[in-house]
Amino acid sequence: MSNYDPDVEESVESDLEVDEPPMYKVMLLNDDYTTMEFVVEVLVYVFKKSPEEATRIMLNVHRKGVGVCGIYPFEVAETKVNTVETLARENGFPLKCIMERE
Ligand code: TYC
Repeated sequence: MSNYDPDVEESVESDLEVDEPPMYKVMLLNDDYTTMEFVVEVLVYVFKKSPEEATRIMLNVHRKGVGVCGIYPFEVAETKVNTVETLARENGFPLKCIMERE
């Protein structure tokens, strides 16, 4: 006997389509004490930016107060936030890094 029930609406999704994971923006906040050089190093090392792109993002954060470094699934975003804050504290800087659901 078939399990088909015409009253039960099934979600129609092609075989290739799957739900996208929720994504999180990782952002740096400006402050008056962290050096520009350190922020650029973080953007290159943690966010894999080129030195040119890292400098552009850093200056944008410096001028605007906040800036997006990248958009990642939850656990990747969380790891990057923790890595940035650990590196900052180890180097004596108050640099803040936050994440926000897209
Ligand atoms: N405002 C800092 C300075 O003038 C540089 C800076 C840029 C700090 C970006 C944090 O997320 C930041 N030294």
